[in-house]
Amino acid sequence: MSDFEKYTIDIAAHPMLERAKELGFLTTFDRAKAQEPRCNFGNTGICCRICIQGPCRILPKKPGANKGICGAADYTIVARNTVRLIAGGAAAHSDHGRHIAETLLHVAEGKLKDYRVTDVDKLMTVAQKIGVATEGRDVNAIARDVAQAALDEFGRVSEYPKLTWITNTVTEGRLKKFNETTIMPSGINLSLAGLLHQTHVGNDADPINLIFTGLKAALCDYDGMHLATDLSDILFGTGVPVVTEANLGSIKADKVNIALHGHNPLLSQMVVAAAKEMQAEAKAAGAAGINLVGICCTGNEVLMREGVAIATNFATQELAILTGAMDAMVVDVQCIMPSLRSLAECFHTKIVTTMPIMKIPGSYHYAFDEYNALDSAKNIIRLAINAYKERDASRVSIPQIKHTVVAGFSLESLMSIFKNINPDNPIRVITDAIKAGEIKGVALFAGCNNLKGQHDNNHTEIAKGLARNDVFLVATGCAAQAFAKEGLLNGEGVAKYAGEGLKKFIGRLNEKSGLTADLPLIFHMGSCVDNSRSNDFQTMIANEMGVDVSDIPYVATAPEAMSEKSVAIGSYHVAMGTPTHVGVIPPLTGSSLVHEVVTKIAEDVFGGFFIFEADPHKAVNRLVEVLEERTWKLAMRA
Ligand code: NFS
Ligand code: SF4
Repeated sequence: MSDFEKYTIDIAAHPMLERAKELGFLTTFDRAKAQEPRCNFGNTGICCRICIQGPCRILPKKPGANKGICGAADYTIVARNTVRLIAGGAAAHSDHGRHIAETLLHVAEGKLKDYRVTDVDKLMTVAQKIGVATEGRDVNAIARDVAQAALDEFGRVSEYPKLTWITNTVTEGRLKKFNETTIMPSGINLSLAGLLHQTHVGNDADPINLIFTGLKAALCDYDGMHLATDLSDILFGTGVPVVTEANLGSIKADKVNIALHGHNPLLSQMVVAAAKEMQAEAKAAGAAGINLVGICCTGNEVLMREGVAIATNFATQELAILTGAMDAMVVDVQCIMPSLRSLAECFHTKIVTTMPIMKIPGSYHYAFDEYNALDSAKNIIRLAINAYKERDASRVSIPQIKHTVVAGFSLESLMSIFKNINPDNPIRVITDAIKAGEIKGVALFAGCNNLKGQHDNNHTEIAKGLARNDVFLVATGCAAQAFAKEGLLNGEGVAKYAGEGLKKFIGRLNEKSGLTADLPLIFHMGSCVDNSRSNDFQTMIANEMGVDVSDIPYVATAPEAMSEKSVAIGSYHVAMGTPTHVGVIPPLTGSSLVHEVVTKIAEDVFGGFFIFEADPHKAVNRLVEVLEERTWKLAMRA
C-alpha cells in the first residue's frame, strides 16, 4: 500500500496527493503525520492551560505533580477541558443560527431586497410549534415574530423562561429530565458565559457539576442548531430529493469552477442565484459556463436545496485546488483550513473570505453585505471569471472519479415518501418496520474527518456494517459527504450493502417514492446544524411508540469526529438519551472518573451514553448490540 492509500480510502485523492508531492506542497495528511507522536498529556486531557501558571501536566505518580499548581485534580482538568470544547461548539452553531435569525428579521422588516420568505408552509409550521400566532396574519408579521423569538434565545439573562426551541421540539419525558437535572438553559449567551466563568482558575473543581454545565451548553447547541435549520428552510426552502454527483470529478475542466466552502447558506445561496444569471459572462470569457461545487456544510446546504454537486469533504479540501481547475474558493465560516491560501498561490485560484470573523492573511476579503447580497455574490463570481482567464490549461488534472448522489432528505421530504405508504400516519412506516423486526432501528451518521485514522474509512466501514445488519441510516455533515464520494448515496449502494430486511424496506419505499431515481442506502439530511432533523425524527418515533427517546432503537455515530461542534453535538445526543459512538478516542482518558461518567453513569441518568471505539468493526457490533437491546426491551413493554 502506498502512503497515499494509507492516508485515505478516497481514490480521487490519491493522484492529487501525488501531485502535491511533486509540487513540494505538504498537505494536511503530511502535517498530520508530522505531528506524531502526540503529547500524551494533551492526548488524554490532563494538560491544563486555563491559567498562565500553566501548562500544568498531571503525572499521577510524582508527588506534587499529581495535581496542577492550584491543586486541580485530573478529573477537574479533564472535565473543564471537555466542557470548554462543548462551549466552543455551541457558540459556533448558535452564532450561525443567530446570523440567520437576524437576516430573517431584516427580511420581515422589508430591509433586504435579495432575500425573502421562500417556504411559507415551513414558516407556519415553525410559528405554530413555538406559539407564534398565525391566524389571519401577514407573512412578514409572522416571520418577524419567529425571528424575534429566535433572537430572544440568545439575550435572555434570567433563568426563566427556558429556551423556546428545546421546549417545543423534544418529548415531554426529555423536558422533564432536563428540568430535573437542572440542565435546561434559558439563554444561550448566558449559559456559555456561565460555563466560561465556572471553568476559570479557582472556580468549580467538581467534575460532575462541570459535566452538567457542559450538558446545559450542549442543549444550547441543540437549540441554536434547530433554529438555524428551521429559519434556513424558511428563507431558502426545505430540501426535496435531488439527484446530483460527488467527488473531485464534479469539477469541470471547461467551466469556471467555484467551490462554496464553509457553513452558512446566507452567502452560498446568493452565489447559486448569481451564477444562474451570469452564465453568459462566463461564456464571454471562453468558458462553457459556471460550475459550482460544495465543500463541507455550506456545500451540504446548497446540495439539499439546489442540487449543487459535492467536490469533497473536510480533510480533502486542499485537493480541490490541486486539480488546477479551481478558479475561486469562496469561504464563510468554520472548518476552512488556513493552508488553502498558500496552496492557492501555486495555482491561479482565488481564496475569497467573506465574513468579518474569518479572514486568512493574504487571501481576498470580499465583505459580504446582506443589504446587497446578490451584488456581493456577483462580485465574487466576476473575480472567479477573471481568474479563469489566467488558468493554465496544461496544469489542469482532474481525477475523473465521481458518483451519483440522491440526496435532499429533509424530514419533510422523508415523511412525504412515508406518506405514500401510510397516508394517515406516515411515521408508522418506520415504527412498524422496527416492530416487525424488518429493520433493527435507525443510526445517524454525523461529524467530521479526523486524520488520527484513515480518511473516510471509519465512515464507510461502519455504514456498510450497519446496513448489512438492517439498520436504517441517515447522515449529515462530512459523514454524508464521505458516503456521497464513495457511491453509497444511490440505489446501487442498497443493492451492494443492505441486508435483506433493509433491502425490503427501502424497496417498499422505492415502489411508492414517486421519484425517478432509486432511493439511496443512506438518507442525506443536510449539514451539521441539520442534525436537528434527525432529532425531530427521533422525537416523532418516540411519540408514536408512546415512549421517551431514550427507549427507542436509535443510535448516533461520529466515526471521525474532530471539531468542537462535534463534541457539542455528541454531548447533547447523550442528554437526549441516545447511545453515541465516537470513532476517535477523545482527550478524556486521563481521568477514569470522567471517562466512567460519560460512558456508563450517563446512561443511568439520561439513557444515553458515549461509546468510544476506534475500530470500525467493533463499533458496528457494539451499536447493533445496543439497538437489539432496546428493541428487545420495547417488545417486553408491549
Ligand atoms: Ni460538522 Fe460541517 Fe465537516 Fe465536521 Fe466541519 S464541515 S459542521 S464540523 S468537518 S462535519
Ligand atoms: Fe495549572 Fe490550575 Fe492554572 Fe490549570 S488552572 S494551569 S491546573 S494552576
